Amino acid sequence: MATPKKILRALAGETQKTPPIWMMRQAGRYLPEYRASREKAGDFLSLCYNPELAAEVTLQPIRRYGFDAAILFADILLVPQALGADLWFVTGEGPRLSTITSEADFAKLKPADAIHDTTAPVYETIRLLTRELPEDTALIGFAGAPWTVATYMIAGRGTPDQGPAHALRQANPALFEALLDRITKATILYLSQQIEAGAEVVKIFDSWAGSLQGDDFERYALEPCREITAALKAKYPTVPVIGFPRGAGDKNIGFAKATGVDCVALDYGLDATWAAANVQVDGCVQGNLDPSHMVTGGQPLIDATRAIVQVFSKGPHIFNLGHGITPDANPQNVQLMVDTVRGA
Ligand code: 1CP
Repeated sequence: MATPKKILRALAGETQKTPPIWMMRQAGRYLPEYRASREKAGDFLSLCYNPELAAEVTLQPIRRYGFDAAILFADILLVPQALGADLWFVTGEGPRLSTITSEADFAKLKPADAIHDTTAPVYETIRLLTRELPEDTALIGFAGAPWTVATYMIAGRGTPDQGPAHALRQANPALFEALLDRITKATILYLSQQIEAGAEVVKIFDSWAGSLQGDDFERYALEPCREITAALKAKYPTVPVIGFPRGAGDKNIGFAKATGVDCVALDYGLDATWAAANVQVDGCVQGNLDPSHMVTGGQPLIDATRAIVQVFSKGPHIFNLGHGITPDANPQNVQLMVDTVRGA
């Protein structure tokens, strides 16, 4: 049997001399070839729903850098759209959605099992990728965590403090929890279909987990992630799950045990030495270089990259940024990071 892919070995708990590497938002606007494909598609959502072009942009960073994993090109907001929310992107600003703030809005949403009518092209993208990816490159599927997805569905856009979602959670907890439950059920079905189509790992992005405090973190970040992971593990026990509770700080401690995920993705706000002692003790971690190094480059990039590899070298580790690469990044700095990790 062929040696398992590097990232699968890390996720199974193996400590490797050179960690596997991929990069959050590795397909994106910092790459000229991405911008060309996006133009061809017309707009961002048309790119997400065009399997040939979505597979092409997924492959672009693999061709350029030979990352150990490819991440499906799609977006966390495809789930709200598949549940019946209106979704559009305003150039230079970001996503906009119709809002869910009342029982009447919620009643208009589709049942969880209706999502595949809209998300079918995403599964087709995955099927194409399973044929086109190099044999040592793993394919990562993903979805947003229910809390993060709910923050967009309630506010109708990205928000600095998730204020509208917190307001609804306080004013109408029953409605808030019904929404979270609908997203959780849809996410289980969505990720299951991604796995059926060929995703070998799935990642749950809780980009706004950091604004949940105390019991609310347990109820609305930990619990939905645990429910999704348990449902997937029951059906696909060998498929690893990566959790990303961005901004959770100390609450990264015990996150893997509490949710059942195989790996915790660390944001760049976390001190690596602290994370090695407190989070990596429970298993694989991913991260956590500050993405601003992809803009600034030079010796500081090399030093910071080496330091992260070194600090996490005593346990299972997947090298990554601590959040997505930004559109102003220089593609040459990405190459410098890859070469540094691989010891060239
Ligand atoms: O071309 C463009 O202008 C669109 C920019 C873009 C891209 C490249 C968006 C809009 N989404 C994506 C792709 C994307 N989004 C991927 C593809 C795979 C890859 O990483 O290469 C993934 C995994 C995501 C995940 C995602 N979308 C998250 C979670 C991760 C994170 O960054 O915290 C979130 C919060 C979103 C929502 C979203 N989609 C796009 C934007 C600009 C945003 C953030 C909006 C906001 O909060 O204001």
